[in-house]
Amino acid sequence: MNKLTRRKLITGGLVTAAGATSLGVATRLAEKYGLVPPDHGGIYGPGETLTYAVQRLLTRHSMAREFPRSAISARPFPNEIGPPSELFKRLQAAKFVDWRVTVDGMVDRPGAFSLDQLRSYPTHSQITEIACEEGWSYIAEWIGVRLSHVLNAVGVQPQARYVVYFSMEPYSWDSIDMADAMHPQTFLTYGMNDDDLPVAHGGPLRLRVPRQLGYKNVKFITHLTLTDSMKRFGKGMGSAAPEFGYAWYAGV
Ligand SMILES: Nc1nc2c(c(=O)[nH]1)N[C@H]1C(S)=C(S)[C@@H](COP(=O)(O)O)O[C@H]1N2
Ligand SMILES: [Mo]
Repeated sequence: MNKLTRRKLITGGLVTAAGATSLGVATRLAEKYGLVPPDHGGIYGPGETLTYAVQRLLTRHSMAREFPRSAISARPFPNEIGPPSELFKRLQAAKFVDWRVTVDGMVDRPGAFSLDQLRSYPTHSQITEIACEEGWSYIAEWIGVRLSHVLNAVGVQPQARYVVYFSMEPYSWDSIDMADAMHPQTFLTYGMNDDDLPVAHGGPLRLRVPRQLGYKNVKFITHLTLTDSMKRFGKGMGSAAPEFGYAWYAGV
């Protein structure tokens, strides 16, 4: 059976199972095919599993919509962020030359990258929309290096299933699966609209994952780690979001 037919069958099976009988059947199917998200426990669990599993099968290779330059928002809306720490201010005063993003976990060559190193890699840009779960959104040009490029540089071990990413802001962290991590539109972003990425939008470095909602796009990235399980992180649900009732997988 070719891949597409198989995917159609599984997706069809999941949808039929969810519609006709119970979410339990869909969940068991999803488990069988390794499509269970880390926040599958609790009362919303079966629903989250179904959403993630169906999205993954349908959209693993799909692209977030890209816009023409004329669609770039004149005034991108920065949401409220806490005041950057003293450490952040010191780094900012020195134009972020000492900013590092460390990459470790299930990789062959753990390391630390400066912004200059990231800029020396192939630069990509995309004009995409970022949408907050609270209803507002804006379109911007995002400039950076593909996360896949950095991951290939450190050598991802085959057992890795998630990239967990951390902000300099305490308690701000999240994770994505390898399909989103290796996706060509997932960037470590250092530029916006032909300029450096403003601090208000997460500068000097932000993870841009345009196929998911705003809250997955963590600002001030300092650390990435690769893992085969989210159990050891926070409450084991993949990010802080599910602890507050938001989905770990926030596909748009
Ligand atoms: N470190 C950090 N990253 C963050 C947030 C935050 O508070 N701290 N807010 C998130 C949320 S909820 C949204 S909607 C977007 C908002 O991005 P913007 O400020 O560029 O509009 O950033 C996300 N990334
Ligand atoms: Mo948000």
